[in-house]
Amino acid sequence: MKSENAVNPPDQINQNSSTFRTDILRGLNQKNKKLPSKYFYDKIGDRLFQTIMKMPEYYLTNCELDIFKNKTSEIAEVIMHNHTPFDLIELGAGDATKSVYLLQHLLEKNAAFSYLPIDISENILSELVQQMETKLPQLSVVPMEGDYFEMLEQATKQSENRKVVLFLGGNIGNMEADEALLFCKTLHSKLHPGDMVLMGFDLKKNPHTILAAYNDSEGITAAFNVNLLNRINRELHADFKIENFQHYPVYDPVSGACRSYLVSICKQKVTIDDEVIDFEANELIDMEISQKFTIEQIHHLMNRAGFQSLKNISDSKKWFIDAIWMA
Ligand code: AVJ
Repeated sequence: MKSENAVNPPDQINQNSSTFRTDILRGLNQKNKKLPSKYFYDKIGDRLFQTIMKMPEYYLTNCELDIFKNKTSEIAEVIMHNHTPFDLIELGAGDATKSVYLLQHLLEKNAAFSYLPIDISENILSELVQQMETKLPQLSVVPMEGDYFEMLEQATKQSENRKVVLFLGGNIGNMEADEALLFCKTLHSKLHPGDMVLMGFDLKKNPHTILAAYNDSEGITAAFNVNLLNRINRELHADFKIENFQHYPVYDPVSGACRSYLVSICKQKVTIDDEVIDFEANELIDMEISQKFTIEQIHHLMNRAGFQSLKNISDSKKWFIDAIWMA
């Protein structure tokens, strides 16, 4: 992942080929077929996602960038809390495109902090460290490669400083409601009273705007979904015929769930290694959820996980918020 922070969902512990195989087969052997969207991000998927972020329809990245560029001092005021030293931890830092604005501002304000980017990609982290050495040479960077929660625990053991955790990009939206609650509860359990979390949420808005972001005219989002079938073909010796599957995104403005499906256009068999998967004509594979929230839903989620609201910071269009919470 080159230019998004936090595209690694939380449960990517030791993502090796045998857990990949197990997860894929489990998903396709269910009555309602489902594939985990966390597997979208191989090399090709990373590149497709970068292209998505540059599409005119995909507003999320620009909204959060607007917040980090133009509301930087508001964020800094809350997280600098009494000017006590802190560790700024970013889950899925990527290349820190957005957070770099905050980091720079914090340095200008002489905040006492270290930056701890967590990512599962060693490659990304070493590029990030190099980039920070030139961009922000005064910044103290402690890269941490691995699973979010394991690294968070390690960070807690390494220093007594209070923690401020960034989880950007609206990645929480890729979790079903129960998974999101579990994620926030687990996050809370790894923190101490007074620690903070800043999390990005995509808000409910005009349903046409939302659906367009996942249904671009050039078919990049379609390619992004279908790439997982290609990945399964490549890595698990499968024979998905890509032309037999169609991208079908839907947005339900009542629940706020935007879901992407792949539709099997005919009755067909797919072989994965030595297993055969049967598809009926028009059978669906549930590929991804991108949940949209109201402020009330966000508060409900975070309160149930044990957090207290400090501040909501939104972009100029009020389409996206970065919510700051205290443990
Ligand atoms: C990276 C999870 C924020 O759900 O909007 C973009 C991923 N999927 N287009 C999102 C995605 C299809 C994206 N997140």
